[in-house]
Amino acid sequence: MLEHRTPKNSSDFIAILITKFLRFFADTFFSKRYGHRAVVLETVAAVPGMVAGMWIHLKCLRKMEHDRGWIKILLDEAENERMHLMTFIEIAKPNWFERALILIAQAIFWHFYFIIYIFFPRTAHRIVGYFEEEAVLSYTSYLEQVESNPALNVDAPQIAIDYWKLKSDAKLIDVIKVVRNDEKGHALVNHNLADILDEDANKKHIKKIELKKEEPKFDSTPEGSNTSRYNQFHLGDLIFFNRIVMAPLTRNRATPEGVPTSIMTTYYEQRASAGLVIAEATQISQQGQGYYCTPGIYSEVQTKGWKNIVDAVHTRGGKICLQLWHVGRISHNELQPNQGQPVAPSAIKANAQVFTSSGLTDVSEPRSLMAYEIPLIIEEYRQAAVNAKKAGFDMVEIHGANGYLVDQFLRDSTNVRADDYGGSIENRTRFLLEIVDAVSTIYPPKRIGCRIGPSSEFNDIRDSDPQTLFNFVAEQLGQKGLGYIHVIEGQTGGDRNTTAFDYNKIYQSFKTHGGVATMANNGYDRHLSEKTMVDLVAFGVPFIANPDLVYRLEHNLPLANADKTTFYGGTEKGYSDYPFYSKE
Ligand code: 8OZ
Repeated sequence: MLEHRTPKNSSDFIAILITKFLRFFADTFFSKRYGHRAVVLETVAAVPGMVAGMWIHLKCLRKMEHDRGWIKILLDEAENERMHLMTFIEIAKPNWFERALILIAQAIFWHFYFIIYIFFPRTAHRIVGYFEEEAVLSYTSYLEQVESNPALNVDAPQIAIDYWKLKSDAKLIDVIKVVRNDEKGHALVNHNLADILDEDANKKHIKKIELKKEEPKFDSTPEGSNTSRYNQFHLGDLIFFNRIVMAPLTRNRATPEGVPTSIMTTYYEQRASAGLVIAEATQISQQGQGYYCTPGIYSEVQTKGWKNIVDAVHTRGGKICLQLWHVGRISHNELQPNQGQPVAPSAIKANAQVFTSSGLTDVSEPRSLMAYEIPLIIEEYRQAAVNAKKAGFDMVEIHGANGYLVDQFLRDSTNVRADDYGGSIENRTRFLLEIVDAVSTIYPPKRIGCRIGPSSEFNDIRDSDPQTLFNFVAEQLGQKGLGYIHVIEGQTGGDRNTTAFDYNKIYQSFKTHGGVATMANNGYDRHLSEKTMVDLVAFGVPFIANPDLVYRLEHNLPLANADKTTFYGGTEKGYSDYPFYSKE
């Protein structure tokens, strides 16, 4: 159940009081006429959003070069509000008298909001944020009404079908769901705007009405970043709500054919308030699969399944990235095409286990890749990126960690090849860089990330000189202009302090050579994540039982513990049924 964001100071209290009053006003004077509370609330609630968008647009025109990001958000918001309004007028079909009443109400609120905005811009954003949360509550009860009374569930109007790209036979219930989710995203945007104005006021840098857009700081040191974990982050033209990322988590809820399922849509949608959601590792081919029921991105049905997930996250205003995965030797014959052998740079078997249809099993004996097969795999990465783009992913991440194929090429315990892909550090890095080049023909480099685990020995992997190797990898990825480098610090899923390794060297190397952002992962908690200077912190396991992890961290609320028995495989239990925070 959504709750209002906790007021932080007296002006927030005033904002929430005004919101409650407006809600009361809307309920008392309008909703009884229509019987659909949400419809009326929406017609009234749309106004501040529209006005906010137009007004701020005018204010920002003079500062285009600083405020471009916000202008786009606010214009999108205003257009969105307009479409909410049009849709609900289509549904409610007010008569002329009622239309006149709505116009008068709009005129009152227009002036009311306008005046508040001039003198108290952050309060104005807060009001809109609260109002949108209020709308979510209203839609929730409206949904219940519609669900319990099928007669109310009329066909969706064409305008809603066109605007929200609904199915042509969509019903009212589909419209309410999509608008409710949209409102959640809008509430976040407005609260974030208020937060930014708050911050500016604290710093006393900027006078009341001026909006500050934070320029991305791509400076050459890892220091000088992380203004606040809970503020928005600009990665190129992508705007994240905050600097907390949902790390990729293997949960084995796809079909045995690697098709994403509807519970996955619910699960990811619930977690869309992360600055960036990195969806779980996803095989680029059947040969790249190492575990039962992990998703793929090489067939049309898989791509369609992912599109549902991407659309759901986008509806909530979130951003989503797909992790491209080839497991190499970490697989079992059962999962391979024609039950063949898994492939690897060199035929060295790992001391590791995978899940097959009959449970945990030792990996199978791998064979070494023939030279001619390597470009074919690189082409599969490129095709996977084409499919990811079709599904609408904002970014892709190349999985170069945890002992899978890319890592197997990088490290000398698993790569003893004598050709151009083995031997020197340059040669061992070649496979990764060729993948980056191939994927860069589909996504701009800023929309590509790479995950590495330089000191992790997960899946039985090591290197004789990991610091030199990964400094070089980071430098090369920086030179390619990648969006981010995602570093697992310490042992995957284990102790973050086991090995002496200088991660700052990696971050520095990446940024000084042209890389955009740094991302750290493994064992971070609230305190550590607020202290570190990396741009983005990825949380894995804490996101399992806390779909609203960002909200809980920001408000210092207790975190729920995840049930380990439901980590890998199963149903919605222990997957999409973890509740959002509630006081009780
Ligand atoms: C846990 C179980 C299976 C796979 C990784 C994709 O280590 C994984 C994974 C994690 O990156």
